[in-house]
Amino acid sequence: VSSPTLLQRFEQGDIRALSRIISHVENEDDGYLELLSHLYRQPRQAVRIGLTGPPGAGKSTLVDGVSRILLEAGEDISVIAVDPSSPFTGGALLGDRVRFKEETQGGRHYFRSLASRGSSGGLSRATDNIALTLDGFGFDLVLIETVGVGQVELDIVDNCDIVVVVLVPESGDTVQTLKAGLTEIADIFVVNKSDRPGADRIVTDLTTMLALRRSQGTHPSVSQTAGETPTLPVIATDAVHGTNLAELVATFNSLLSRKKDNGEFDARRRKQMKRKVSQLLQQRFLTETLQKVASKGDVDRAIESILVGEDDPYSTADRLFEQINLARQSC
Ligand SMILES: Nc1nc2c(ncn2[C@@H]2O[C@H](COP(=O)(O)OP(=O)(O)OP(=O)(O)O)[C@@H](O)[C@H]2O)c(=O)[nH]1
Ligand SMILES: [Mg+2]
Repeated sequence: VSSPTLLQRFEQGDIRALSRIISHVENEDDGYLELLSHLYRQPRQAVRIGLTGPPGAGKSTLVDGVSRILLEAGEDISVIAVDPSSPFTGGALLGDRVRFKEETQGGRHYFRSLASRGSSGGLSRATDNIALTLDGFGFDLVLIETVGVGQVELDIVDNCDIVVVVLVPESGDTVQTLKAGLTEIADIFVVNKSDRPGADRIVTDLTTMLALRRSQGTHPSVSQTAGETPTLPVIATDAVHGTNLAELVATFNSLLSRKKDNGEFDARRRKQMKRKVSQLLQQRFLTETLQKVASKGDVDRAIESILVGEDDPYSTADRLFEQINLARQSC
């Protein structure tokens, strides 16, 4: 995987090498970890913006429109379209999953789609690692589109610097949005399809709700900032006709510079990295230590004892933990 020629070609800006490396990283082929350690040691500059929202809200159309504006400004834009609900990669052929365009005047554009494989953790990890690869290749921006249907996409957007929640007039009940946990993760709300009836209503509802939450100090990104309390931007767009897309891009930029100035940008990345390292530690601990030390039938026996009322899960966990500790100390 980490043959010097492939990596060299990648570093020289060869798009085909990029695609191959992304595939290795996505499939976690032999040697992908060496690739990742190499990439982590390179200078990084790409900003990650995640877009999530209900199916058909216009996320892809928005991503296209926003990309076009930034490409014209000369930026190199990459897009990862993640579909946690689809078991197959959109189109069986790799060709359908990758698009690349070099603007004659302007930046480069790279698109990659990614569909569910195995665990939800796997999809989120693959997205993170692919974003790292695109960053290492030199893209200025990684736009990550994912359908807002559950925990998986929350994990995915957790790896972003800015999260855009896309709603449509049909989303109607904003309380549902609250329940879905989307307001907790949003940095920007977009009400797309604002050409349709009901758009004004949802903009007003959202703004009211956000103001209320702000006054109660319940929004995480608000309670973190002492002093001035910024409101979350709510932007009404029509992605098909490009209405307000320039405003959306301007909002990205102002939010980014504010977050970089007040330290939120670094704080978020630090938190994400801390979570990543703890997750890796947890995985190692569970898969290796637990299997090696406590799987000699002890766990199964303990579970049987709990089921017949002779033990309980808390004492079992305590005991197994002690057992593992002892075994580690004697190593
Ligand atoms: N009227 C109107 N239609 C829009 C707008 N934005 C997108 N659409 C249409 O809505 C449909 C879905 O758009 P997509 O961009 O594919 O939506 P999506 O959120 O990416 O969809 P999934 O990825 O399948 O969840 C398409 O037919 C778009 O042309 C808009 O602002 N107004
Ligand atoms: Mg889409």
